[in-house]
Amino acid sequence: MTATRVRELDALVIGAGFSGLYLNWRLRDTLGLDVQLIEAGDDVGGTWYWNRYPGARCDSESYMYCFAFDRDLMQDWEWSGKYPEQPEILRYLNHVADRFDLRRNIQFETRVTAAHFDETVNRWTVTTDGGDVYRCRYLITGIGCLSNGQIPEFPGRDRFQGEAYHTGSWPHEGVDFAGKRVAVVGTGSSGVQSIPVIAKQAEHLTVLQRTPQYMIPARHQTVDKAVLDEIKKDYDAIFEKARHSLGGFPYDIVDRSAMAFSDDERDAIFEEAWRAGGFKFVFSSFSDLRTNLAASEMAAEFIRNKIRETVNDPEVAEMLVPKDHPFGSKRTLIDTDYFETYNRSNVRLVDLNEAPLVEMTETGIRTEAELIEVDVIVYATGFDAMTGSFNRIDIRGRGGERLKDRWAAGPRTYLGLAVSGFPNMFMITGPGSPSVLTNMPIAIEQHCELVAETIDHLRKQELQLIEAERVAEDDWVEHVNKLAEPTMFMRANSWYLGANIPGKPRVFMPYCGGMGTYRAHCEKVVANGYEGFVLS
Ligand code: N01
Repeated sequence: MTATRVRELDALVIGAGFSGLYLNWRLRDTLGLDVQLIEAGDDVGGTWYWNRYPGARCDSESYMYCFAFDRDLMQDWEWSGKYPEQPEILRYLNHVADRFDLRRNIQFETRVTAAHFDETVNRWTVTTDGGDVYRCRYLITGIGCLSNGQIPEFPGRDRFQGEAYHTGSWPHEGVDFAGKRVAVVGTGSSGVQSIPVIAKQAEHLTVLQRTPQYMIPARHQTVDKAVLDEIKKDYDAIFEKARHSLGGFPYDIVDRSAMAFSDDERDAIFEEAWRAGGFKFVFSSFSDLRTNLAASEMAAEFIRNKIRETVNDPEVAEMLVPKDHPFGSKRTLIDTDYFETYNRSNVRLVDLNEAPLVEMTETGIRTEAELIEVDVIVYATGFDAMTGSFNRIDIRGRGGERLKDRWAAGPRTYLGLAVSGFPNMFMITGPGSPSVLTNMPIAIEQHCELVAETIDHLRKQELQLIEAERVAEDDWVEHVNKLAEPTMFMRANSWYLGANIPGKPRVFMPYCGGMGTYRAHCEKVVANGYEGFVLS
């Protein structure tokens, strides 16, 4: 037997999506660390490598869905669509990897299986499914918030003889729907983006819906080069505004309650935001849609009427109208022709509340009312969000304590960045940080910069360890929960709360105080000598 070779490193980064790529550049090229990235896919891209389903596109506008660390990169890259499509984002990330020579220290097609902190040497020992062993000072996760795709345990799932796909691990060669009967299970972002595209390709499409959703039209269009050029002239200021905003967007934030206007005035404001499309409806119409149930209900009613106006068949329209949760309690969906799709003759909507899904058979899906025979099932059933990707790695801190055990009752972090008892481990956009409630690249860059700055500080001070204090962590968890308590977020079954995974503790996982507030808090922590951390 040959002994396993252990490679010594300064830092090991898990994942080569937005987070991993930027960290690689920061740590390797600006701090000069010996860094290794480990990536499960066979190329860079992270979420945009895996989610290749038809219609996959980002809900953030393209000019803001990118890195801001390099001015030339920002000026050179030309986005073609208002909302970037998955192939374009993947091209962009490949371009970044090539431009900054980021691939040479990425090991692809490899999963990290375990990471154990060794207190005797103050280093992490990391092992992979390929049998490699690394020892590093810093362990940094860039594993994404929505990377662990979930297909519910439907009885008989494996009996189905047709094709079956999850949106989050779509075949690279694509799927040919022509002439086929297709079922899509799930109407979250992934379902809502793919349904209109699949409907145009398939012979027949059945959508199985459990919860109707509120949606805002994207108003997708090709980017006007002149408009993009104007934006680029002001790029620094635009990004600076986004960094200090609520959701990581440079939109003008309004400070007005939906309650302070007459019905006509309010509808006019909603209408204007509706016409603009996308997240502006949430961030630039009224400021209390997520905090005041009555205001949220006004937005809900506005959208319900839009659905009724769009869908020709009143019975189908009523099935699509959300009534059981407030607007703003689940992720707001941005759609392109979603409701219009139900006016097509080859599309049928099945309400799983009327006739629950019973099982999968060899030929299709059985509900309590019927057997729906199909050739293809698309599972748009979501992810074990925020903690799922951590739980599939055997992460152990001081005394061999497992992160999974520590988080058994819900994730506990300090700033969504660190965990007490797990020294020198940083999580990019971990639970307890703004992450999924923001335009992700803004949140990712802030975390990567904070991690790099921290490591630089430790090195300059000749310190070996940084570790969150338990009391700071407890206070942070309490703060995160307190912020969420009065919001609409607590009033629905969503993946934010882990409600989509049977048995998962019901805890609101992201920080909902806003990107700017969070950033200011982190700056204060650093200015106060890394308050809440022990440095040694
Ligand atoms: O997953 P989801 P997703 N029986 O969890 C249904 C990001 N994202 O992949 O609502 C029947 O939202 C479930 O029903 P219900 C974005 O942050 C971004 O669509 O639980 N149905 C729901 O309809 C997003 O929020 C982008 O009742 C079942 C659906 O499956 C997040 O990823 C694009 C079921 C799951 O919806 C996740 O989105 C795509 C069951 N047993 C994703 N279990 C963009 O930026 C679940 N469902 C564009």
